[in-house]
Amino acid sequence: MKSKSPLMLIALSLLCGLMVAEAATDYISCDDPCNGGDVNYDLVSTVETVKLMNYTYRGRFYKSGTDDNRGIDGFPESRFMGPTMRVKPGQSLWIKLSNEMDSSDIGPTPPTAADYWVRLQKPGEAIKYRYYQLPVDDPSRMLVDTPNIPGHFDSTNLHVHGLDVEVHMFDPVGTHNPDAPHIKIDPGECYCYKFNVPEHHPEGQYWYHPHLHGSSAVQLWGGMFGLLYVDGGTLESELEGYGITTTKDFVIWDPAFQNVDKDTHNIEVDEFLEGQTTLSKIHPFLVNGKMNPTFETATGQVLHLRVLCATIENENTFIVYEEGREEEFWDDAGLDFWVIGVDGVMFRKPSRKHIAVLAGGQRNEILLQFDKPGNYVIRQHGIDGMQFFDMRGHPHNQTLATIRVTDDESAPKPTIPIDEMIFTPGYDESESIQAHEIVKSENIVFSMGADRNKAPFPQYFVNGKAFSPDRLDFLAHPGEAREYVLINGNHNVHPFHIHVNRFQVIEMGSELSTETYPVLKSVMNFEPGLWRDTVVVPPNGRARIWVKYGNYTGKTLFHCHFLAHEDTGMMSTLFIGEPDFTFSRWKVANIDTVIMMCVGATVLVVGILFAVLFSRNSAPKDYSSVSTMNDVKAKVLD
Ligand SMILES: [Cu+2]
Repeated sequence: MKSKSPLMLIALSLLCGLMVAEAATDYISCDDPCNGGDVNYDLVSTVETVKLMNYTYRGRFYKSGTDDNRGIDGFPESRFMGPTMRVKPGQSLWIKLSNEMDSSDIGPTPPTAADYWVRLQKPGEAIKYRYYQLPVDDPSRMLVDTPNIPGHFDSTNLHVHGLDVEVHMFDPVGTHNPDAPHIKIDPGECYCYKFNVPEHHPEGQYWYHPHLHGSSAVQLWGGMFGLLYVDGGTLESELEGYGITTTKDFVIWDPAFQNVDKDTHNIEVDEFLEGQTTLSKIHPFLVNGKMNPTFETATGQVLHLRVLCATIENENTFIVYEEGREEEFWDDAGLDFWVIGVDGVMFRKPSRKHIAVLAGGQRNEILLQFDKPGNYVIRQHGIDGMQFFDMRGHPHNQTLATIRVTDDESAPKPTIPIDEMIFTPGYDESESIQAHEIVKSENIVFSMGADRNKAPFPQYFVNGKAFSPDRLDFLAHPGEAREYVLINGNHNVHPFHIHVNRFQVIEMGSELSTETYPVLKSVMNFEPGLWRDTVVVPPNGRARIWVKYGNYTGKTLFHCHFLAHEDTGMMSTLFIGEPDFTFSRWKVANIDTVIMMCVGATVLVVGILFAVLFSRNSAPKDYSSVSTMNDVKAKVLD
């Protein structure tokens, strides 16, 4: 993927003292094929009109070459998602992304600094947060953080969420250039993504979506995402072996609409960060593109739901109630279900629950079984006080879907009780990260700012800094394991997602009372050592995670998966391995190798920077005396 001529270009820019270097890219002519993989997909981003609920909706979508593979299992009329991709471990996956978007007729218009100032003039109208009620200063004093102002809504790129493959946010895929720019595919342009899925990749549910800083929230709100299964057949055959033959996708999405025309039923995608909390607009949870769709099963039969939470700025619960009891507390009335895997990694043993909480990016593989015929509902319920948008009381508690259970005796029944089933496609216990492998513990602090003289407003930070594409924030090396303490000082949640590298959750906690916020109990209820790629950092709380960096190196990212937060700054660069070019090392912070690599005046600058950053890191604990996950958990809690 790299060639010599761009390297020469970079050498030239080095000589000229330029800080931005060009690199080899995978941009292609849109006439060229991109089909050299074992599995190949054509993905086209476009603006089109579709039917959604009873509405005619014009938004940004992926389309594919044929209509046949649009939509998702059981809901072919819900054409809001791109094609469902399937790849086997060990295969190469090539995706040609063609950008045909032209949204000139639908907006939204990228906000300007002046827009933020205008909104601040009417805090009671447009700004719902109670601490933004002060009068506003002169707009000429507004400081503009340009990289974190949302924009270029018709440009795009692609993230395969959760896959352990080449880093692919910066150009080209797999780049080790610390100055590499974002892959940015403008209208009329095409890019050929080439991924290699490892032989030992966990089999499960993943997904893909755009991830261009500044336009990712608008594009997901519009409808640009799709499912991606890593499927070697093991899970399917194990489920079949247990007599479980009905599997359905269950995709939760929280589109933001405006301008509902009562006659034509026309709706448009909401303007980004512009009145998005106004109750007159539609802000529902849809499942598979529908309001409260119905799934069918029979008494005794097991229904396997593959749940993706593709929400942009909300978390939601998954609670199963008998119809009519859905307003009751889940601890009393919620029915049992089984989680058999999360974030693409199957559990060995099913975990029985009566509530699950999902935030944007997370997946749950769920088994449902009912004793009695009748109607049951799956419910988003009880995140009051912690939901990002609940300053105006919504999204409301809502029924996500209905399950109609018939008395069909011919329906297949499981061969053994669900509690006794074993699934093998996940990780073996022996693959868990060991305490002695941790080389360093670092803090990652999510915070928000309400500086009324700054655009964007509000501000979103990681470790006190908004995202900068020109800075490397964290560094790690392949083969080493690191501990990150994710700290959330806000009253709402921030779901943390790290690209390419999944992690194990070691500890969670919050200063909030689980009596006041009972849903927190389930947010923080996790199996020690749980593998995830996205974790909810509890409000006023923390999550401690362990990551072991593997084969895939280069410049990548981690961020809050509430994409509106990410677009406005809550993201950091992460460099795995050695940057290609020493001239950029002055930008690298937070690493031990910096001092050795820098000379002259750079040594002084970096030395000061390092000293400041190092002093913020908590000392790693001594884990040498522990062996099991429970020991570890006790240790981190003490
Ligand atoms: Cu966030």
